[in-house]
Amino acid sequence: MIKLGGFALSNYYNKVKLALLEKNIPFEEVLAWADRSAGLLQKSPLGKVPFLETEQGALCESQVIVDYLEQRYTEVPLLPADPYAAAKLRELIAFLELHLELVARDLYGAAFFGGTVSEETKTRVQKTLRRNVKAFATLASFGPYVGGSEFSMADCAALVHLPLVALSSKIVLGEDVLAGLPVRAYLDMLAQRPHVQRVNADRKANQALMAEQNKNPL
Ligand SMILES: N[C@@H](CCC(=O)N[C@@H](CS)C(=O)NCC(=O)O)C(=O)O
Repeated sequence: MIKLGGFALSNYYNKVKLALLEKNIPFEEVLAWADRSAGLLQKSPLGKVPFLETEQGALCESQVIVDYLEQRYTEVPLLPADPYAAAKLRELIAFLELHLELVARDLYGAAFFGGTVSEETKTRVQKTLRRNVKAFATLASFGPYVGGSEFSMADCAALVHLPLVALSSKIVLGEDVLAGLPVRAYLDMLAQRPHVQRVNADRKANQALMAEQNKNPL
């Protein structure tokens, strides 16, 4: 059986987990902290989670993993068959991850884990996020799903990344950079899905475990 490695506080782990659940793919979760252990580096050379263990070997990078799952398990598709429509949703994922999440990530230490961030970093991140959110807003439809009328792979990404971007910018910059978008209503709508409820409940349980074991999530 396919194994998903990582921990449930990780947004990238939860993106893949939601895709697995929504596609009804049987899988096992293997708890792995981002501890740079030899075992982890063997499966994920940068020591990042998630990773997937398949019958043929390991895979890392969440988008590579969901693309693999999409191609291998076709019964419940998370992308439309039309190549352009599918590419538009992947474009949205690229914006969410490269231009929002990765930029906001520089704030997480200060926002969530008691770290600090320089004024220089704050200014840079704020400027970049303002520009990138504007661009993202032209692509995202929230109609009602992030990329249109159907639930898709892009929602697996938006569900996990948008709250972190909103919260970290609010806490560290004093400005929720996503305030102009209907993110709250969108997340509430997604939270009605049983698989989203499971992902969220598991995340909370993992957060408690992480605090207890004093693990570093970044
Ligand atoms: N581009 C990667 C990002 C994964 C990532 O940043 N994972 C975080 C946890 S949310 C991690 O493992 N951080 C530990 C590290 O960077 O050493 C993906 O899509 O899988």
